[in-house]
Order: sequence, then C-alpha cells, then structure tokens
Amino acid sequence: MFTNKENFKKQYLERFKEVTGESFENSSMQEKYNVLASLIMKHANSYLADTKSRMDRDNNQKRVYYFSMEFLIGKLLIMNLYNMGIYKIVNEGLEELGLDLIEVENIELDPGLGHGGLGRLAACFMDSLAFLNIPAVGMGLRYRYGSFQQKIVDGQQVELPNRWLQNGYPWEIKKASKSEIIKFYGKVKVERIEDRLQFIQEDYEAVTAVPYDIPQIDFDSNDVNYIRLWSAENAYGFDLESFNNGDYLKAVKNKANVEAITHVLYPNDSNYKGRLLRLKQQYFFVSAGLKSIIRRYKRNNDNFDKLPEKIQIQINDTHPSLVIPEFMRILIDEEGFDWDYSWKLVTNVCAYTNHTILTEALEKWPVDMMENLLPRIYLIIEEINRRFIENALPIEKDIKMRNAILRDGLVHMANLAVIGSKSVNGVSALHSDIIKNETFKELYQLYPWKFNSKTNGVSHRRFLLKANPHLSNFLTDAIGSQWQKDAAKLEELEKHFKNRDCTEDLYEAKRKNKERLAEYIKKKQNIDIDVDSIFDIHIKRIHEYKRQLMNALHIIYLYDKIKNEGMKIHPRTFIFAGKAAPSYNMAKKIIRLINSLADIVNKDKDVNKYLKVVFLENFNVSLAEILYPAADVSEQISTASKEASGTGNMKFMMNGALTVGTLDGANVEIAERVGEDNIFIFGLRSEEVINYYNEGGYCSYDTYNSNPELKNVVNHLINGFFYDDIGEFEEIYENLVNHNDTYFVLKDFESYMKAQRKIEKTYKNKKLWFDKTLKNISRSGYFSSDRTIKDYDRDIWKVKK
Ligand code: NBG
Repeated sequence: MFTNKENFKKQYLERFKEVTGESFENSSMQEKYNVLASLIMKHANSYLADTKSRMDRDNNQKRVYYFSMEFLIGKLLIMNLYNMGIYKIVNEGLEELGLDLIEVENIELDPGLGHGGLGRLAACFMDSLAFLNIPAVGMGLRYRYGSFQQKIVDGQQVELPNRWLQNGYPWEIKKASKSEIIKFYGKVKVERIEDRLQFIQEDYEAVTAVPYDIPQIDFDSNDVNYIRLWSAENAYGFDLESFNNGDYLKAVKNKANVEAITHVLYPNDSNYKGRLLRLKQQYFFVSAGLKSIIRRYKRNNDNFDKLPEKIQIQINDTHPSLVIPEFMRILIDEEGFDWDYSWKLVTNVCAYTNHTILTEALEKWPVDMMENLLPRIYLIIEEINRRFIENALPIEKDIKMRNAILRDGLVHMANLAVIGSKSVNGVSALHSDIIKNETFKELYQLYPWKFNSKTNGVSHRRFLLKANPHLSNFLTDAIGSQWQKDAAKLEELEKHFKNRDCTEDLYEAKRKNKERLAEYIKKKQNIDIDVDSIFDIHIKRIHEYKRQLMNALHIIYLYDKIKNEGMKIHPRTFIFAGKAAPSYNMAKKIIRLINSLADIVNKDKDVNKYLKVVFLENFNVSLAEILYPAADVSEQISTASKEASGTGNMKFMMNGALTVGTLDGANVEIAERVGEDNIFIFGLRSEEVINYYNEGGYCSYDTYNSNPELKNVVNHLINGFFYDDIGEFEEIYENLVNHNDTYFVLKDFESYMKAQRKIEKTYKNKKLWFDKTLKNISRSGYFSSDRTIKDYDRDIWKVKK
C-alpha cells in the first residue's frame, strides 16, 4: 500500500504500463480511471486473500450470508479510497498529476443493481459488516442491465437499459472455477435406495451460475468481505451444427435463453413471463449461493452438527425465501440427512427480515408455476406445509389452516419465510409492531419468540463523510474525527456548541452544497435555481403511498396564491426524483403531473421568483449523494403505517435537513430523538389509518366538499389548468374524490399545509433554523447502520462473542 503521495504517484504511473500498455500521458480519462481502480483492487485483493486465509485458519468464526435480490452499491472509487484510508494521499497525488478526483469518479458508471431502499440498505449493511469485522458475504445477482435507466421525455418516464458493464467493471473478480450448476424444470424420480427414498431430478435444464466477487473493504483495518453476484452464463452453449448449417440464430439461441436469467432486475408486478423469470432468478442465486456455502463448510468441517454455529443466513425480504426449501433439498438429497435433522439445522440458520406490508410485495407464486419450474423444491414446500398443519395442537388447527404456505392455488412465500426462520424482524419499531399485530398476526401467536425489531440505519461514511465533505470537515474540526468510526459521538456537538454559535458555519456548508446542486440542475435542465431559496426535496421511488401527489397539490396551492392573490413567500425550490415501476400507471401519471407542473410554474414570470419545481431524472445512489447534502427540507410524507422504515429520512437528517413528515416508519424514532420542536410532524397516525381501513368512516368526497381551498386545488386536475392535458389527470382526480382516496391525501392536506407554513416561518429565523439543524445532525448517530448491524449481531447472528 502507499504511505505517501510520492509513493502513490510512483505506483500509479507504473501501473499504466502494466494495465494499458500506454503511458499516463497518452491515456484517456477512461484509462486513467481504470488504472486507478486496478491499482486499488490490487491491494484490496491481497487484503481479501489474507482475510480469507485467516478465517480458514481460525474456523471458529461464524460468517453471515446476506441474501438479497438487490445491492445498490453506488460508485466505489472514492468510497474505497476512504475505506483504505488513502483518500487524502490519492486526492493530492492526482492533483499533482493534473487530475481532479471528482472528474475521474465521473467516469464510473453506477451499477444500479436495485430498485430502492431495500437494495441500498443491503449495501449499507455490507459497509458496516466490514467495518465491524464481522465476516460476511453478500449473495446477489449480477444483472447485466441492472434496474432500468430512467429518461424523462415530454414529461413522461421512459425506460432504457442501464449499460453499467459496457466499459468493463474494474471492481469485480470473476471466479469461473467456483461456478455452480443450477437445475430447472424436468421431473422428479423417486427411488428406494436401501431404507430411504432418494429423489432424483431428471430431464432438467442446466444453467451455469458464475460468481463475480466485489470486495467490501473495512474502514479502519485491512479486513475485507465481499459481495458475490451470480451471473447466468452458458459458455459452451454454442451449437456448431446449426452454425455450420447457416442457422446462426439457432446456434446461439440456447445461450441467449440462459443469459436472459440475469439480464435485468424485474419489478415484482410485471407480467406472467416476467414473473416466471423472476422466480427463476430467485432460485438461481439462492441455489448457487447455498451450494457455495456448503462447499466451503465441508472443506473446513467433517460433520454438520456445528452448522448453526458457523453459518448465519439473513433473508433480505421475501424474495430469497427459497433458501429454506433449497437448503432442505441439499441436506436431504445431496447430504443424505433425514427430515427432522435437516429442518432443525435450517431453522437454526435462517433469519428473515420483512421490509414491507404492502400485500403486492409479499410474494406469492402460482402453484403450477413453481411445480413446473422447480419440481423437487415444490415437493419439499408441500412437505413443509403438510408438517406445519399436521403438527398442530387442536387449538392451533384453524390458525394453521388459515396461514398455510399452500393455499388458494398459491405458494405464500412470506409464510414460508416465517415458518422456516428462527427470527423474523421488521425494520422500525412501528413496522415491527404492525407485522405482529396485522400482517403476521396469527403467525405471531404461534411463534411469538421469533419476532423482533431492528430499526434500519445508513452508512454515515458514504452519505455524510463522502457525500458531504463541507459538513464533514466542519464536524471533524469541532469534535475530532472519532464520529467517523462511532456515529454516536456526533452528540458531542451539542456540548461543543452550547455556548458557541455555529449558525454561519452550518449555513456556509449548506450553501456550498446547494450551489453544487444548482450547478447540476443548470447543466442537466438549464433551469436557474435561487440558491437562497428553501430547497425542499422529495426523492424516493414514486408510489401513491409516498404521496408525491400531496406535495404537488401543495405546490398548486402556492402557485395559485402567488399568482392570483399576490401572496409573498420565502422562495422555494421543490425538487423531486424517483422511478416508477414500469407497469405502475398511476405512478407514471404522477411523474407526468409533476413535470407538467414544473413547466407551468417555471415559465410563469409572476411566480417563478418565488417558486421553482424540478424533476431530476434517473434517481440513483450517485445523484442521491448530491441531493441529501443540499436539502433544507426533507419530505417524508407517506400515509402512516405504509412506509416500513425509510432510510432517505435518515440520510437527510445527518446532512442537517429538517424533516416534514408523518408519524410513519422510522420518522417516529427520528421525532423521539430530536424532540417534536425539531421536526415538522403532521397528519393521521398509523392507528387512525389502520382503523379507517378496518372499520371505514372516511369519506373523501365530504372532505373535498367541506374545504373550499382544497377543492379549488384538486379541481386544477380537471379544469384545464394543465392546458395540454385535459383528461390526462382525470383518473387522479377520480381516485381522490370519488374512489375514496386510498392514501388519505385529502384527509392530511390541511395539516400538511400548516406544517409547511410553520417551516416557512422557522426558516426565516436563521439562528433558530440552524439550531434545529445542529440538533438533527447530533442526534443522527443512532441511524448509522453500524448500530443496526450491532443490533442484528447481538440478538440474531451472535458472531461477535
Ligand atoms: C423498503 C421499505 C422502506 C425501507 C426499506 C429498507 C422494500 C420492499 N421495502 O420503508 O419500503 O426503508 O425497504 O428496509 O423495498
């Protein structure tokens, strides 16, 4: 490794010749990035090898395997420099070579291997696992085109493939020799061998799963974990006979079919073929991952009794639940164990995290789809289900029938996950209560000891240290650098600034971040933003429950007041970003609505001094890193009970934005920590919402009619305000007014406006605002994923003694 600038520059310049056959001077920016990455990888790989040998030698260490369909890792260059402790050296070294590190980072493509919070959480967890020296492997899929890339064309979302691999990906190592064969389709033959039944899958379709490992470097030592992403490949799928006969398409058809398995990350609400492919993906990485785990375990152990002491599997949301039957299959069919012994092992190794109560996301597969694609797995699920129901006390019988894994022609994956795991957790205190009392109410009665809560957290090293150097420097100057390793230390700020005013410093840091964002917006959309305006930011997936619509209605309200009544407000810039699932029409309409609104507002000379609206396309980790630090106001306005936790709320908080939010997900815990004076809470509470859902009693039509201001705003959806689009937003209007407003937008509108007015008033008092900002930053330490991982380890994994 390099200990100083000179040493770094020397290694870097030498590396050019080794990697590119060119000199530094003659190489392109792409090559400069590649060479830098390859130099870092050279060192990371050698640390990784050392870590692995140490772990093999010291096989008493338990390992965590984190199975997740998504890992939204973001760009790795600068984060790796921080983690290796060489950020400063490299930054200065490059400068002396005439290179700007940020420009080099701009070359890196953001992999985008996820849709949202769950995938980013997985990446934050990998960061904290490495930091806490907990041996861990992330198991996932290497989607060739990731999630889609979002473009906004004429105000509407268009989906394009994300070609993140087009220039090669320097942070991965292909491990062809660790490939696994995965079997689909075929039929199961049962044979009696000696005194036991042997199940053999025949006439199956074999697919090769090839692992690519991405090192995950620890922040303060040389321990390295890794994320293992599986790719479907069929290197020998080339059919020479067809080729020689001139049928070139047929010659590669099989190869193309196989590779399609890891082409894209599907949204869970796609069509039948898409769903089938998604099930295939789930089995594909679960089976490959488990096989590689067992292979390693057998190398180091001569029996299976100790499996639960060495291996911990965490099932990240319902998608990888096939871990449970696949693990049973391996133990029974391949290792020759009996059912009871295998079940005991599996249910002591697996733990399940639920990330949503939205029923459409609790996956269910048609029985015939499962039976056809995974015949042996289906038999095992049947057997798990049979035993679940048969081993019931008389009083449990009905409960068990109602909660069976197989019911109504569907395989209920969440039920499988709860039944087959030793632990079931929600991701915030509120959400964990809701799962116990609503979603899995009856399963909770059967297995109360399994249920627990683990409030999410985020990597403060990525989202504060890396994303916000201005604020980070301020923090380190004030309280030293310990907070980078122990986020709880941020609380020292309060003591430090008890008798000292830091308003101007905080203001300056925020302003620089706002300037950076304003430049980005200018470059991307040619919109001029007033840096002194309040930056009010709403960034997350577009979903009705996240209520981007309510925010838009509030903007319409402000627009009207300014335009028609000459109301004066402190200038505001409303910024949105987020993707809609490709088949979610209502979410796409909301994107269109925001863009149409932006068009009207930004062009209107009477209004645009006070108001601007911006929708930034293609929200991803890299864009997020520019947005969080620049926010004054963080919009966390989901319908209470619907947002399991939220993690954007935490990233905003640690960057000193103030939250306007409902008492939903982790907002509740944020409010507890900062105190109600330092957050703007409004709206229905979760019990009230759930009560309305269960008992009725809300009539949106009445709400609409009883509030003239609200009625006027909502009417804009159909009265020609959106000049080009008469009729376009009628469906939104209908949902709100005549279909009883499922997400309580109208119900919460008035209290949202009040909260917004209070924000405006508070913002005008600079000292008051930044006192609140300081409080938010200082109390954000709890929301570091380091704390979350410690909680998982203490209660579930028990890796650290
Ligand atoms: C999301 C929730 C968020 C939560 C993240 C991480 C899914 C299925 N769920 O509220 O909606 O913060 O998971 O736990 O992506």
